[in-house]
Amino acid sequence: SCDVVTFGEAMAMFIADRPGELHQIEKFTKALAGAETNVSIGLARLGFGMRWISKIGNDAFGKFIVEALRKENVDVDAVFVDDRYPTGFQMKSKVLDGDPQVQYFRKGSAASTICPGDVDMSFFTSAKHLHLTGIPAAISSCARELSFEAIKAMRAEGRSISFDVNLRPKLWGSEAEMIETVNALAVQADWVLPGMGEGKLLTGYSNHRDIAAYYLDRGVQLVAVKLGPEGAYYRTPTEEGIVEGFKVQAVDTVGAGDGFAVGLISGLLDGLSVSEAVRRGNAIGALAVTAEGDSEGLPTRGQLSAFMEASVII
Ligand code: KDG
Repeated sequence: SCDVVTFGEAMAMFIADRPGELHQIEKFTKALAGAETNVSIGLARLGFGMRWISKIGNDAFGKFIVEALRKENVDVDAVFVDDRYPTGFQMKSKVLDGDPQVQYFRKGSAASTICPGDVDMSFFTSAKHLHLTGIPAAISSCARELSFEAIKAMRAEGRSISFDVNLRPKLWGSEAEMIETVNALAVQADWVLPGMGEGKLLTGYSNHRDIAAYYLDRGVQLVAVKLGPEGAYYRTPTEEGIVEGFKVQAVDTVGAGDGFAVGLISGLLDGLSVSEAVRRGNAIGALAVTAEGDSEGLPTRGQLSAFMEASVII
């Protein structure tokens, strides 16, 4: 059965084997990238029934993506193969600290051609929960329409919706359009997960309490503002608090936000309190940055509880 459904673009990713400018690197390690596939893998490792909806090209990258997801028990029945367009990919630099440099090769990708008419909406509504990010809305007008349609269909069925804003300024025509569209999606979700910088840009407010209030005033039930290594701030109509982050040695910061989403969503679906779910979000976000790829650090239930128990301060 399908607990959580998501849709978006996955890419092959080539991670540089050593620090330096991307064009000077000779050797790369191939991995899987895509915010929604990262979340799918994370939730599937925790035992949730996951479905990822997308389009791939009829090529080696597309086959790689589907095989990787099958191995993780993610349902790929609604992944459509398009003969006309390629699967996108990206290159990622290696850095000793800070955020790596990412170069996309995804314009005109098969995933960007996904339209509402391509997907039987029951692929969405047969799930209990929808997880959406701001990325599909950035890649094409068709994928943007599908984002709105998916929300509409899930809301009509009374399903819960989480939304990770995942701002990708490089993919948007203008910043104003990005802010307007991402906010239009966010206010229709139940749980909204901005990073601190993203929240500032989207709301115009400079502190986490005001950022959260902006979305709560517009009907959102829970806002979790990610504060990086500091942890996260959460606010609902009745409670708020800051949950401290877990201390780890960061290898690659990409994927932290997706790990946080995995922890928060799984925690809330498991019936944890909001602060416990945020704590789990912090734990999986921390585990995600200990690995070079986006999803390699995502834990099973056993690995998660071992990590969280080892990190309890006595
Ligand atoms: O959240 C991690 C993503 O940034 C990465 O996997 C690539 O989905 C991606 C994107 O569109 O930037």
